[in-house]
Parts: sequence; C-alpha cells; structure tokens
Amino acid sequence: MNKASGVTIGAVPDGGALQNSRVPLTATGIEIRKTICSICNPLSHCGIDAHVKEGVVIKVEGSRNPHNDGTLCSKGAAGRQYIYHKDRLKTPLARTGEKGSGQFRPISWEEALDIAAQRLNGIKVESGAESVAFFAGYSKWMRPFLKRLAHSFGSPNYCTESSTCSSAAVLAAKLNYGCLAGPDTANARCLLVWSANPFYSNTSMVRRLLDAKDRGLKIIEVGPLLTPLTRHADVHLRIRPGTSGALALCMANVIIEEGLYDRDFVEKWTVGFDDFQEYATNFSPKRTEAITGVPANLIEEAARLYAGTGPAALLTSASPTVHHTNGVQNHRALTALIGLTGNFDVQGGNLVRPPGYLYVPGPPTTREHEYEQSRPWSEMAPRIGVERFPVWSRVVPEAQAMELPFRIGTGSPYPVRSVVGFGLNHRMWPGCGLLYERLKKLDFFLQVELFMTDTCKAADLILPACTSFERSELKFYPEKFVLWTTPVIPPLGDSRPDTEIIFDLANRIAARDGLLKQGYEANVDWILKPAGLTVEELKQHPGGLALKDIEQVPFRKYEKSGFQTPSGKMEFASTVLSSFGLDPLPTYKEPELSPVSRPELSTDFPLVLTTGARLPMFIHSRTFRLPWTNGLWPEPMLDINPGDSAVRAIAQGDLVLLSTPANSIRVKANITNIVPRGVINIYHGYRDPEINTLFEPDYLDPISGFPGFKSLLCQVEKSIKKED
Ligand SMILES: Nc1nc2c(c(=O)[nH]1)N[C@H]1C(S)=C(S)[C@@H](COP(=O)(O)OP(=O)(O)OC[C@H]3O[C@@H](n4cnc5c(=O)[nH]c(N)nc54)[C@H](O)[C@@H]3O)O[C@H]1N2
Ligand SMILES: Nc1nc2c(c(=O)[nH]1)N[C@H]1C(S)=C(S)[C@@H](COP(=O)(O)OP(=O)(O)OC[C@H]3O[C@@H](n4cnc5c(=O)[nH]c(N)nc54)[C@H](O)[C@@H]3O)O[C@H]1N2
Ligand code: SF4
Ligand SMILES: [Mo]
Repeated sequence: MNKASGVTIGAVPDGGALQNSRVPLTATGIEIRKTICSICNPLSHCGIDAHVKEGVVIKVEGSRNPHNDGTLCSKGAAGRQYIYHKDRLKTPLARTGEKGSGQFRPISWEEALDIAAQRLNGIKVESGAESVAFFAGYSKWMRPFLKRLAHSFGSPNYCTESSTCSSAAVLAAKLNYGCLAGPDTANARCLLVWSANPFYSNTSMVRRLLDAKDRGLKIIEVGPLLTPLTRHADVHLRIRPGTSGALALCMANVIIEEGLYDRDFVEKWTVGFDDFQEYATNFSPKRTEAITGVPANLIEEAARLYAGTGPAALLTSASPTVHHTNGVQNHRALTALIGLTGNFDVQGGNLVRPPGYLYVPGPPTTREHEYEQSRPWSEMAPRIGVERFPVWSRVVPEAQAMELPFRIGTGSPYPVRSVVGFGLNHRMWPGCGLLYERLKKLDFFLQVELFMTDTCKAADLILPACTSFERSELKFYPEKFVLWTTPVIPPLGDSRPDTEIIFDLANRIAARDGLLKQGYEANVDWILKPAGLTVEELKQHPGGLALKDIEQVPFRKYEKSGFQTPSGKMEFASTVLSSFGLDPLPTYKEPELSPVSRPELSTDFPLVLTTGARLPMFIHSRTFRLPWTNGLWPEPMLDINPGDSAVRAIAQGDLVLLSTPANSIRVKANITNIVPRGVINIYHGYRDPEINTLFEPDYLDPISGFPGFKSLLCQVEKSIKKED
C-alpha cells in the first residue's frame, strides 16, 4: 500500500489473468497484457486482458476489475475485428485527386507534419489563428491536449461532438443549479429515469441498477420506447417525443398542489418559484395528457411516487431530452424537479461531485480544465456560434460545431479556412451533406482517423491514428480506481497515438507553449498534480490502482458556498436566460416540427420521427463495419407500430419510403410495439441510407444549437419499387 498526497492507493483486485484464461500460457508464448476498450463511452471503457502472441492480439477477454468484472459487450468482444479491420489507415496520406475523389498518395510522417505546419501557420499569418477550427469526434481521450493545442495556437475554435451530446444537458443543469448533480442510485429509494436505456447505452451501470432494484428501489421510466428497463419499471410514462417539458411541468404542478415539495429548500435556496408555480398550473394532468399522450392518472402516480419516496434520484442521459428544438428548456423543467423535492445534493438524491477526469465524475481532483485553456477567451477572437447561440458560448467552454457548415465559406465576421479534425464524421450533423460540401471548400482540411471514412475523402491530408490497444492513456473509473495503459501491441503500420500527433504538431504550430513542449507524459503529470499521482507510479500497476480513503464529499455543499448561479441560488427563473432576452422560466414550447406546431403538415407528414435510439451492438458509425456486430443486426430498418403499419398495408420487412419535409430515404420496416402508435423510430449510424439527410442542417435548439434528432415529422409509405 502506498500513500500519495491526495489518496491512498493499492492494487486493484483482479481475478487473476492466469485464472481467467483457459490458454496454457508458457507453452504457447501467449502473454496477457492489460488495456482498455474505448469503442464506446468514457463511463464504460471496460478493462481488457489482451492475449498477445508475437505482437498480435489473438484474443480479448474482459479484465476482472471492479468495473466490468470480466465482462465485455458485443462491441468489445469484436475488438480484434476493430483493430485489424482492412479499412484501418496505416500511413499518412496527401490528396492527389479532386477533393472527395478519394485519391491520395502515401507520404512520410516528416513530410506530413511539415505540410500541416506550413499550411496552418500560413493561414494563421494571412487570416488569424481563429480561421482554423479544431474538432474532436466522439473519442474523448485526446481532448484536453487538443484543446490546449488549439488555444496555444491562438484559435478559440476548439469544438467537439459534444455539440450534439451531453453539453446541452450540462448547460440546462448549470442554468438551474450552476453545476451538474448525478444520481446517487445506491442510496435512493426511488429512481426517476428520464429517457435513458443503460441496458444498451451503459451496460456496466446495469448490474448496480438491478442490485438496487432487488433492494426495493422504485423505478419510474420516462420515454416513448419500450426498453429492457421497462420491465423493471414500476411506472412507465410513454411520452410523445419532444414533450418532456410539459410532462415535467405537470409533475411539478401536482407536487406543488399536493404540498409534496420541499418548502424549506424552496424558500431558502431558490429564486423564481412563485412565477414557476403559477406557470406550472397551466399543465393540469388532463391538458398534459393531451400534449404528451401519457394518461393523467399515470402522471399523478409518478409525481407522487417521486416526491413521496425520498430520497429520490433523477437519472437523465446525454441526449434524448436535449435532441429537440426545445431541448434546453425541457431539460431545465425536468431537472427543476430535483430542487423542488429537496433532493439536491443529499444522500440518495442527486449529488454534486467534484469534476473528475474526462467526463468520469468523482474524486480525485485533477487540473484538466485549468490545463485545457492555455489562453483566456478575452485574448482570442469570438468563438464560432457566439452570435447565434450566445447562451451556449456563455456557459459551454467550446465553440458550437453545428455552426461549422454555415461558417465555412463565409467571411463574416472572419473566414473559417481550415479544420483540423480528430475523428470528424460529417454524418453526425443534421442535413450532413451540407457540411461535407463545405469541408471540400476549405483551404486545408486535416483529418486524423483510424479508418478511411467518407469524411476522410474530403481531406487534404490524413494522418493515421491508432486504437487504445496501441497507445497509453489515463483512465479513471467511477469505482474509484485509476489506470495508465501501455500499448499491448505496436501501432499498426505507421499509425500513431492521437497524443503523439498533437505533441508533434504543437512543436510546429504552438512552439511557445512551454508545457506542451515537455511532451505527453509530463503534461499528464501536470494534470494529475492535485491527485498526488504520477504516470511513473501508475506504470508500476498495469491492472490499476485503487483509490482508497478518498475524503467523503459532504452533502448540501450549497449551504456553505451557495449555488454557482448569478443569484447564488437554484434558479427556477434563469438570470442568464433573461439577460439574453430569453424566457427565464423553463417554458414549454412544441418542437419546431410537431403535429401541434405545424398542423398544416399533418396530411403529408402525420407521424412523429425519433432517431438514434441506441442498439447494444452498434455505436454511432463505428461498429457497422465489423462482421460480428453487423451480423447481429445486418440491415437498417425503421420501427413502426402494428397499428400504423396495418393502415398502410405494410408487412414485416417491406421496403418503405420514409419522408420528412427535408428528404426521403428507402428502408425496410420492422413492425413492433417498441414504438407507440404515431411514432417512427430509426437507428442512426448506418451509411446507406444515411438518416441524417432527413433533417435540415439548421433544425437546431436556439439556446444550445443541438439538433432536433428526436422529434420531427414524417410519413411512411410502402415503396413498391426502387424507382418510385
Ligand atoms: N451501445 C451503444 N451505447 C451507447 C451509444 C451507442 O451508440 N451505442 N452512444 C453513447 C452516446 S453518445 C449517448 S449520447 C448515449 C445515449 O444513451 P441513452 O440516452 O441511454 O440511449 P437512447 O437509446 O438514445 O435513449 C434512451 C431512451 O430515451 C427515450 N427517448 C427518446 N426520445 C425521447 C424524448 O423525446 N423524450 C424523452 N423523455 N425520452 C425520449 C427512448 O425511450 C429511449 O429508449 O449512449 C451512449 N452509449
Ligand atoms: N440522427 C442522429 N444523429 C446523431 C445522434 C442521434 O441520436 N441521432 N446522436 C448524436 C450523438 S449523441 C453523438 S455522441 C454523435 C456521435 O458522432 P461521431 O463523433 O460521429 O461518433 P463516431 O462515429 O463514434 O466517431 C467519429 C469518428 O471517430 C473515429 N475514431 C474512433 N476512435 C478514434 C480515435 O481514437 N482517434 C481518432 N482520431 N479517431 C477515432 C471513428 O473511426 C469515427 O469515424 O452522433 C450524433 N448524431
Ligand atoms: S464497447 Fe462494450 S466492451 Fe467496449 S467499453 Fe463499451 S461496453 Fe465495454
Ligand atoms: Mo452522444
């Protein structure tokens, strides 16, 4: 056992690699090496025991650590197909043909980095550093370093995939409380799951959830779809997509009317309650049933259960409540329930935890955020998105990437001439064809990727990145242990870790940043300083270090330090929104395209479309190319309720035409009760057809800039032949 300054550390309990394996190791020359799977999100990143022979991964198994306890999901189990896929990029490539033609020539790293430096520094001299935007796709591990590189280069325009994920929910929570507060499921008596399906999206959470259920946890699920969670839920509120705000206001109304709210907290620690209370009276259970489709008695039951079974926690997700043109206000309305019922920062409610590292909440504290921003905003040009989404720019320390397609190719207020993308996938954007066309117009598009994707074809220069098996990274786990991985195999071909590319670029385009000059490990040490950990020390423990004796974070911290909002209190009426001339209350507005807001469209588009619900074997655009995962769900299909298919004479597997006001695609129909009547569900990430062509590129929430991926109008018709 070791004592670092912040925490006590010890080896992570491990079932033992040898025990785990059925392979006779010494006789075969097979070694088991520890790494992590980073195919999906940072709350997962399961530990892997990689069986390696002669530099090749021949098998993967889940590490028996406290996080994934020997398990892997279908995506992780297909890890070898991911690492060794034929589309892996293995050498730097320079464009030779027309943009988009896919014609490139292999070049050396030296030449590639020189080209990058010459172009980026040239554009900076001609048009200012802000003309270069830096972007990180779904991968998070390189983000702190990329952000620092962008700011040290002088550009405020660091942006990420979080322009469509998570940040809007964080923004909403910050407007209300000044910070996020996550559910304390282990100690809650009631869990209100507002649109999350951890069975598919966060599998390592599920064991803990089911354990809590066994202990008597009451579960309320909100969401239009039937999910594996539904059978464990005591109440399921099956709302029409995009109406969360109305449902939450109605629950608040019931809770206030029945005196189930926490008067003391509300009086001492909130502002705007009277206006909120009055506004919520517009949402009677009957009227809300008409808006949301949820029976009035179920809404009342859920409100009483949540407010009456304290402590109660609220579990939300990164996207379904905020993938709407009314997303931020919806999310504000539903997170307001936490304070209203006195469940804020109390045991078994929603806890404020110190920020962890890379989206994993909890101690120990690091200097990640201090590290990232090497230059204050005031010393840089205004960020992309600041004019259209000023609230975003006030609260979220990034540029809003949904504005990129509109800003490239215009000179106002300054030109955006270059993009440096780390895993930029244009198909993530609504109306994604526009961004692709704009990327082709850039003076210089540099893309760092694992695979030769469609987006790569628009690039001038492509640099090959490697997978988590081939690199070193720092990983904290919610189960209070930390890992520093070392490569289990050498990078494939000439590929390199993203961080190596970032630090090599830094030497050429941000040479004045003394810290970046010191290299990757020194920078991680700098970030880790407050935790009392070092890379060197972590290297000695490939299975991970348990972080023990971490100081218990106190509850009700606001009693000492207030809330980090302008008023110092929880804000039912947001000071920030009102300062931008926006409605301070979490008012409910219909989605821009809904049967209520656009009744004139209802003949042509009578159904509501929700897109992108998660499937267990896929993650975004990543695992469709793997035979094992693809074999589990080989064909893109839309989900349609039997009632809606019957009136259209659609049979299971029929080819149908799915149309929205923006576009139409052809796809097969899957008839299922997973979707309620009047709602169509389609999964995202397939390449053909690409569902993000069904949206206009500016179908965005005016507060956050998030796309309305989960509420749109559509029609489904039987498609007789391909040409009709
Ligand atoms: N296997 C897998 N796991 C993933 C991902 C993946 O692609 N594949 N993606 C990761 C990422 S980036 C994210 S953001 C998360 C998302 O993770 P989750 O949010 O847990 O998953 P979803 O399936 O998108 O949505 C969950 C539920 O939200 C409900 N819902 C849909 N529309 C609405 C609505 O309008 N209002 C309300 N209240 N509910 C609605 C649906 O009932 C749906 O079942 O998953 C992460 N994990
Ligand atoms: N219609 C619809 N669209 C959606 C959504 C939806 O629900 N509906 N969900 C949205 C949400 S919540 C999200 S999070 C986004 C996700 O959107 P994306 O960012 O597009 O997600 P991915 O396809 O996982 O990753 C992008 C690219 O990163 C590359 N990559 C993977 N690992 C690495 C690495 O280590 N280094 C580098 N340099 N590249 C790497 C992958 O090969 C891939 O091409 O999609 C959004 N789009
Ligand atoms: S893809 Fe699966 S195995 Fe890999 S980290 Fe996510 S849940 Fe774990
Ligand atoms: Mo996401």
